[in-house]
Amino acid sequence: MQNIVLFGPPGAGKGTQSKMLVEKRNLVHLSTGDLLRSEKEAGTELGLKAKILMDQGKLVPDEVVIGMIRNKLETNTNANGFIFDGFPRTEKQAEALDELLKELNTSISGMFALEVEDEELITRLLERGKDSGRADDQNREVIENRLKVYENETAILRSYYRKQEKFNSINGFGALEEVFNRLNSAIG
Ligand code: B4P
Repeated sequence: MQNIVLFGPPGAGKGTQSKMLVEKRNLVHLSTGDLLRSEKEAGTELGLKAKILMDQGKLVPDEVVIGMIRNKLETNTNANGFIFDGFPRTEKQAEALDELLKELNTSISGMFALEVEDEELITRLLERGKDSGRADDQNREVIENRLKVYENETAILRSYYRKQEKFNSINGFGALEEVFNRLNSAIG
C-alpha cells in the first residue's frame, strides 16, 4: 500500500494537488477538511459544532477527526493506498494514524510538505474566498489565525516525520503543473 501524507499550511495546495495525484495514481483521497464541510452542509450535530471552530480558523477536536479517519479506513479495506490531506494536524492525530495503519498491517510511505510563504498563502485564500462561500477564507484575521494555529500546533509534525525518515520538503510556489511535477517525482 502507498500511503501519503500531504502536508502544508492552509492554502499551500494540499487539496489541489491531492486531486491531481488521485487522477494519476489509484489512491483514495481522504481530506478531513472536506469531510467536515460535508457534515456542516448536511447539518449534522458534529457538523454544527465543527462549523463554529472552523469559521474561527481553529482546529476541530482530535477525537472527532480521528474518528472520521477511522471510519474511512474501515470502509476502504481494498484500497491501493491513501492520500491524507489536511490530516494529521497534531501530534496526537499523527500517533493515532500510525496506530490505525498498523492495525491494517501498513504504514505511512512518506510525508510531503508543500512550502509556500505566508503572503502568498493569504493572497490565495482571499482569492478563493471570493467564490468558495467559505467563511474561513473571507477574512484576513481568520486566515492569519489559521496560519498561527499551523505554526503552533501543526508544524511540529515536520520533526515527527523527520524522525521516522519520511519527511520531504516540496517547493509549493509556482504553476499547479510545476508543483505537481515536483511532488510526483519526489513521491517516486
Ligand atoms: P482544510 O480543508 O484542510 O483547508 P486548507 O488548509 O485551507 O487547505 P486546502 O487544501 O483547502 O487548500 P489548498 O491549499 O489546496 O481545512 C479547513 C479547516 O477544517 C481547518 O482550518 C480546521 O478548522 C478544520 N480541519 C481540517 N482538518 C482538520 C484536522 N485534521 N484536525 C482539526 N481540524 C481540521 O488551496 C488553497 C487555494 O490556493 C485554492 O484556491 C487553490 O486554487 C489555490 N492554489 C493551490 N495551489 C496553487 C498554486 N500553485 N498557485 C496558485 N494558487 C494555488
